[in-house]
Amino acid sequence: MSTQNCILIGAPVDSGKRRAGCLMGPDAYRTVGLSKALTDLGHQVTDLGTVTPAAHPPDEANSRLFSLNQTIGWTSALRDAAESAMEQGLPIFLGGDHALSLGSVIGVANYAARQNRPQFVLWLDAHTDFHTPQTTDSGNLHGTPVGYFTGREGFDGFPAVKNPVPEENVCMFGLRSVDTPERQALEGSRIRRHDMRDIDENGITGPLAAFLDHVAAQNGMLHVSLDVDFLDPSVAPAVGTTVPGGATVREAHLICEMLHDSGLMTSLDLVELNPFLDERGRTAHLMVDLCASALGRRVFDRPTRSYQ
Ligand code: B3U
Ligand code: MN
Ligand code: MN
Repeated sequence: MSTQNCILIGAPVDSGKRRAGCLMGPDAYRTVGLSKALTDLGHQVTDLGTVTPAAHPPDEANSRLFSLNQTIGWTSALRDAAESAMEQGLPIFLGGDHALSLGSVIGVANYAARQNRPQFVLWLDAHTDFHTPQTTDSGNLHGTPVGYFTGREGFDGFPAVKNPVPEENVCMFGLRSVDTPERQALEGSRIRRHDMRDIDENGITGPLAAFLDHVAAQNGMLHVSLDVDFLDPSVAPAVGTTVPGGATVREAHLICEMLHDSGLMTSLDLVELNPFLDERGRTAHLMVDLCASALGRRVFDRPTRSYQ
């Protein structure tokens, strides 16, 4: 991947679940030196500062869906921020909880549609986040972005999804906590899904390379959404929804290095970091190191596989 103009977008979304703290994420990434990590790799970095949600009516306390109106406000603001940042370079959304991807993904997909290119999404997460506001038991809307951007019904009050991402263009890795309604809906869908057993049995490289070949063959744009809980909590404790048995540091770096080699990634979310739960910044540091791997940091040069 050649030199990029990396566009940092602070997205301190904290409305997607009840436990507060993800709003500190953008500051944590800036504090541990994300910008410098990227400029050291030769990239240009433009920090657009922090997005604020569009005006929205106040949320009722104790409603079934937590902070629905605020999340809708974030969705339209981040959609617009994403669509315009794509004109300038490679947007990196500094979350913020995973509800931010309701906006970031539909924004980049609108841009891809304008370019007449298909949008693909790589979802790195313990969870599938395939609920709709109707099926979620927790009422936490960070569990819904994949349902939203693939065009599922039931998102009343949210901006219309003009360019839904086709299910077959979505690939998930790291799954190990899937609710029954999500499982049922996924089993009837064309989403590519790799749970932890699949990673244990088949490794990362084969299944990921197959997906990247598919993206390349279609001249697609690739959005990567990295949830902290994709990683094992022993190496990434700063997240509200830890699930044991996650990806190792090495597996996560390998994915990011392959993404870099492919040259296919066009936008990135870093989500669910809750700095309040971190241990001396280690999770924030790891997320920045992964981001650096995805943008070209490596130990040695090597001949790279070409994708197509
Ligand atoms: N599926 C559960 C748990 C969950 C989803 N995403 C996260 N947690 N981070 C839910 O609440 O929808
Ligand atoms: Mn998630
Ligand atoms: Mn998750």
